[in-house]
Amino acid sequence: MKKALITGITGQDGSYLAELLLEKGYTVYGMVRRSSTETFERVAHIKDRLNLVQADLLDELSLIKMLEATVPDEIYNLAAMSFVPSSWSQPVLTGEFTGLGVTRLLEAVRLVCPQARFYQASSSEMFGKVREVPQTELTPFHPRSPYGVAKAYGHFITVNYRESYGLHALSGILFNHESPRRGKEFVTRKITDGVARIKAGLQDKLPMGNIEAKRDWGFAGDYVRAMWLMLQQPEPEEYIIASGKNHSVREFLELAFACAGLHWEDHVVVDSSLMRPAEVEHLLGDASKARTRLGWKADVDFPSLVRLMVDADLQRYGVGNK
Ligand code: NAP
Ligand code: G4F
Repeated sequence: MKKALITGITGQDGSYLAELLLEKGYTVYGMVRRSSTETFERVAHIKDRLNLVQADLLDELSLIKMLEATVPDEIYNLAAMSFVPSSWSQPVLTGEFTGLGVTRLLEAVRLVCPQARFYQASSSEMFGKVREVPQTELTPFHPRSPYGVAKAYGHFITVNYRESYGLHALSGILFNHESPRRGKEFVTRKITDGVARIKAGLQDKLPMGNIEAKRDWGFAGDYVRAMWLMLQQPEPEEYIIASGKNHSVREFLELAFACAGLHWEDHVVVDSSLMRPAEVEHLLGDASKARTRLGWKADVDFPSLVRLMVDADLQRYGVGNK
């Protein structure tokens, strides 16, 4: 029975990945940080089958002890400060978690279990002010936020530890992926939660930032499958994971409100305080390498994703789907 360790198991991707690995028969360890209130909502349904270990990306010794106690075959480093706007208000902390945290974990791997396979959660935010369209594994990075900069560091330190120490370490460059478990501060979930609250009569207006920005959106369940596939390959290499189609926030709004029988223009107001100091205007990924080499493909398309998220939020507020 293989052993996998997931950092960030309480997050959106961590919860889907844990489900997938349990289905595949892995013993699953999850790193959680100490908190005065539990943050296990996303994994509550599988918590009995998980082995949770307390450690923190800021604390090297806790990472070493965690690896000594678990000795995993596969490590998925998903923990990070992942919300882009917060990276401007907390740039140093973002660098510590999302950038240096990767080095701390890689150092612990090198010391304790150098044979383990290591997955780093890299991001399309590294492309930022994009140099070409669509973006591939060879497109240069031009990050536009402290988050994007920290992720670029995490990306290259992973490549560097592979090249310096021969670790089986790789980075998956994932484009935006969403689900009913997405945090409510991210734009898709903010919209679907807002639609449900409007439908339930709890609010009338939805303040939004730049609705012309375009993202290449997919479903988180499809994307965690790609993470696992990457670590099963004999050679560690980078892969882009994306749908190959992009849509504006405006299109997401139109579709999400329509799913609930509402008109987005009746409710959306532009709030300039939600605009970012530097925006990533258009992201579009080319996942040809993942399709050919991993046999990966997405099962959920854009309209199905929007419908899935709206329906889940309507149900949460007990207002059905009409
Ligand atoms: P998420 O829902 O925000 O989850 C982040 C996780 O990191 C949470 O479990 C959080 O724990 C944990 N964490 C944060 N700081 C930590 C620390 N100092 N020590 C230990 N754990 C810490 O993020 P996600 O959407 O699942 O994304 C997973 C990873 O993929 C992230 O690295 C993200 O940057 C990256 N990524 C995401 C996307 C996307 O579209 N979702 C695309 C590309 C890359 P708490 O529960 O304690 O807060
Ligand atoms: O949903 P978002 O906050 O995601 P963003 O910034 O693209 O980052 C997400 O995807 C990355 C992969 O590319 C991950 F690495 C990262 O961890 C995270 O998961 O914003 C998407 C777009 C932006 O252009 C933003 O300006 O939506 C625009 N937007 C417009 N109004 C808004 C809003 N974003 C948010 N969060 N809230 C708004 O009201």
